[in-house]
Amino acid sequence: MTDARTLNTSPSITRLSDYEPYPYVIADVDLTFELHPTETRVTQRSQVRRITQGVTSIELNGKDLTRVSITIDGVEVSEDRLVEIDETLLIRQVPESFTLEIVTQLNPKANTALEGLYLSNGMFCTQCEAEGFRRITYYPDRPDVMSIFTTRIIADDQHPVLLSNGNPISDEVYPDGRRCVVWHDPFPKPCYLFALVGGHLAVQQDQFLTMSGRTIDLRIYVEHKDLDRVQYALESLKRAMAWDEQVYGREYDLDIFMIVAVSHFNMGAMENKGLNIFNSSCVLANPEAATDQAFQRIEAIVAHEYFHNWSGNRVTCRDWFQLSLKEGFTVFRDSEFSADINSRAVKRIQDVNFLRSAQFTEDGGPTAHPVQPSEYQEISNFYTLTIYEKGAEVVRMIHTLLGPVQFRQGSDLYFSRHDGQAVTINEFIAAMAEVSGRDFGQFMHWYQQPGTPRLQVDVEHDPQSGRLQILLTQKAPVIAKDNSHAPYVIPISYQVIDRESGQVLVPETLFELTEASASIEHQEVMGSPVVSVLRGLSAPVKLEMERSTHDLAALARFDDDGVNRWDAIQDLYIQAIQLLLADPEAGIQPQLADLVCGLIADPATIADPACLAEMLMLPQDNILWDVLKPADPQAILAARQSLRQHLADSGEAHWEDLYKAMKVDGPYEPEASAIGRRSLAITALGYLAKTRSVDEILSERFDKASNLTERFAAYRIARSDGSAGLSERLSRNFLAEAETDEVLDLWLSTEAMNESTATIDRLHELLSHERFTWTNPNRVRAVLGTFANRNVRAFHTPEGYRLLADAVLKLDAMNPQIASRLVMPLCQWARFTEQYQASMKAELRRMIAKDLSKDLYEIVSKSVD
Ligand code: B3K
Ligand code: ZN
Repeated sequence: MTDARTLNTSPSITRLSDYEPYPYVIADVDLTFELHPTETRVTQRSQVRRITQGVTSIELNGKDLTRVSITIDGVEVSEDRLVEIDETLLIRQVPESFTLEIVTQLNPKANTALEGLYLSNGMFCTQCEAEGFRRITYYPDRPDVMSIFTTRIIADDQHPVLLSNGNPISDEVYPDGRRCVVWHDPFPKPCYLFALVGGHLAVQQDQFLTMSGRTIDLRIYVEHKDLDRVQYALESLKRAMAWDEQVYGREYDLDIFMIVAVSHFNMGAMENKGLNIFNSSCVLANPEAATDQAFQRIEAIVAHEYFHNWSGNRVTCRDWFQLSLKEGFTVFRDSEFSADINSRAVKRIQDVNFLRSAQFTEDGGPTAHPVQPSEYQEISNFYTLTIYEKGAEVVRMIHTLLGPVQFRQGSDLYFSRHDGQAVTINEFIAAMAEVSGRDFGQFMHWYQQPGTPRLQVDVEHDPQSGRLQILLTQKAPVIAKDNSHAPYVIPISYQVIDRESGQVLVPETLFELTEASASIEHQEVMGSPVVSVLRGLSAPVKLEMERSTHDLAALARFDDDGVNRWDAIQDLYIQAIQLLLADPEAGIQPQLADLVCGLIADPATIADPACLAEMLMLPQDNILWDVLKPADPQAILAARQSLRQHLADSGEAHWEDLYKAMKVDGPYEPEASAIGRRSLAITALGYLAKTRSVDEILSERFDKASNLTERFAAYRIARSDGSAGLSERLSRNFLAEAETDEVLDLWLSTEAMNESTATIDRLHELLSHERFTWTNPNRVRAVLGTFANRNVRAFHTPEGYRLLADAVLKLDAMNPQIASRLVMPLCQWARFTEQYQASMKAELRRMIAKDLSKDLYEIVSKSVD
């Protein structure tokens, strides 16, 4: 195994302000791959033409390549015309127009960074975004160089399936028995969208008839053992294709669309033109081997990658500072797709919860950056929640401000005007500005300023006159260092209801806050008004509003906006935890238990099981740590457990009935209403298990359930609240029956998370388990990612921090991208009390003293003070 690190001495910084267009056009690229596990040979022939006067050298990128030969118009380029520094190769004195031929040799087997060409379980595959193509051949590895690719793949009979982008144009067997397949992609593309696969694969095929009447050949390629788990992804793909036609008027362009599932992959999936490559966990599902959550994730990711065909591929990014142009827009598109296909309210609650717990954390920490960053050291570190999730919220705000009709006109204009181009966020905004006549100057602060802005809301009501005043004040993000932070355009959706009856006193209204503060007035508002503000989280801001228990309870009971209903009860939970921390003896206000009992016994609330299940989940640690800064994670964990026990005891009379009422009859279907019922049943069973032994129910569900969702829930609940005997039995059996990697990962993550059994010793056992392997990112995430992010008890200790730091250092030598993601929990030290801070910082300092990859160095150096 080679060391995948590029040792970091003086990190170079790439800046948006330094952007210059590439001085050459590369119209056509022909690639020939002679596949071999350790000695793959790549021959590139490119047609190059100069477009900037006065330039005589050409700059290409390359990384970890063995250079075999470089010729220009058939003549070998002498060494004295070549300068190679870091990842740049300069060829001097090139003619105005020429054929460049470069031969390189690669070792896919030694490539544990999983970037460029590598082997996954013996299958050749590629990952080029953002800068992986430079590990294949010397080429301008930047998204604004767009070319037409023709790819020839030559391999022995061990790799009968040979795929690349575009359409297959020839397939022949050489006299020596090797096969040669040629693919041609007629759409010009940047090299980050290049892909190649070679392996012994099974395929499932289908068709899609487009809105203009073309038939598209759909194929999903997997390892043979997985062929019985592709149907759902195929159906999701067809749903996504139809939705993009209906909602955005976008039709697929090539004659064939392929997905390949690979087991070793650094992230979820990749939108390579016509040949999406997926982490197998984001494709493979059947009722016995995937949970409801996995089905929903697969549907969303298949759609996301498909939607990139327009938002990303046909119209791509000029440079990587524009990453959110494709990612923010595409996340917005996939979340609307999931909302339309499943439950809009639940999807929005889940997205808001994720944004607040994870993206707000990033936005307030050492790696905070704007949606359009201005500089980076390692671009792989910028595939962040801010680029994706906050980027999607910014697009959502444009949708809210323009309304669906103008938004669609804007997206049509953007796609038609820039088809085949590499553009910036400004072009997207210009199209939206043009169709709406709006000035987006101030709105651009959402792209340019880091941090989460705060919105203070004060309400005054005069019961005599009925005058209601809502005072809105926007405040700079906490991380804003000086006064340069300019005010945002904040779309604020609000409604006023009566506290006692829930009756709507002021119907839903959209207010645009553009100044530092503003006041809204309504007259003749009688009764007891309660303001439901930022409905559906109409802007990604933190709300600062004094709300009484009484008001919050009214919103939790009556608000017709799912997000705000959920948010109100979450706020009540936070207040209860805050009180418990201040005085553990004080107990919990009886109103909260009354409210919860009211909700779980109310037929109207139970009618939306999925929303009720969301309302019964307590706030995540990240949210509590932010509110309760500086946080003591162990004390907060204890307080949260007391609250959970209290709610369980208070609702004792209802949990079993609720559990039974949510029974789903008939065969397993991963569709929204059944998923909602299962989710509420499992939540109720979890609470019930805190009040009495439910070993019998758990045992029966584990053995008899027709689907993994219920079996897995039985195992999980048994592990935390079952008898020791049952907990051990279900853990053993779950593992014994875990035939697929995806089920194994559920077991590993549950074992790594379980607060009663997942001690540091147990973690070491998992890391040396026979089915654990350091080179597979899914295994690493299941054990170490879950441990660091979900197991407060064991992780937030000096030994826990040390375990993670050691693992990160070990991984950095193999796969820097995974190492720099995994280290994140340690970088959040500033939110915790002194004692925790000291141990976390000690680990970061220990790490920075070592030779780290560029990826890990950037993150750790930003995090140590
Ligand atoms: N565009 C890819 C992500 C690539 C990450 C590279 N480190 C998947 C996606 O967002 O659709
Ligand atoms: Zn994407």
